[in-house]
Amino acid sequence: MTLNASAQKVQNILRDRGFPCEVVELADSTRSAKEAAQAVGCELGQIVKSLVFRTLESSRAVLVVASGPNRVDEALISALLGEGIGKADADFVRERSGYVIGGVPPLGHASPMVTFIDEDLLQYPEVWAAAGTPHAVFCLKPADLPVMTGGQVVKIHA
Ligand code: 5CA
Repeated sequence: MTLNASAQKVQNILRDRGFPCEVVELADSTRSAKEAAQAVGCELGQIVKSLVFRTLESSRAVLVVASGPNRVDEALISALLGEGIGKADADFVRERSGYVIGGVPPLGHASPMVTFIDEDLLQYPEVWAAAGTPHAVFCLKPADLPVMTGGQVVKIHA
């Protein structure tokens, strides 16, 4: 099966970095965590959301890799960064990550992003993340997320 160019790019990065993950393109939308869970047939908590924030002073891109139902407590992340953050807009997400909203993968971005990983993801044997488009996902072991992203496992909500 031929993958969409962005999905193929993610598949190539996974392969080149030695992760045995297969990118799957689905007819159904995987744009939101809820849609992705329905399309894959897993628990919402097993969906890896890749949420991009922007630091208010230095305009750094910050990636929070969060479990499906969780809301990021911006104050907790700001405290870790020593700087306030806000939600990034769609243009900033696209420019810094190289992908459209709903398809942002946890790795392989246009520019490096400071990354935090939701500790709640680690309770699952496997989880599913976006793979470059709002119709593409891949399955991974959450224990691979720190290596994949260079991120730190933290508590992201109260
Ligand atoms: N493919 C699924 C999971 S596999 C996915 O990418 N989910 S997500 O949660 O990481 O991406 C959707 C997120 O993008 C939403 O939770 C929301 O935080 C963000 N988002 C949606 N619309 C906008 C927008 N207009 N501007 C900025 N962020 C947005």
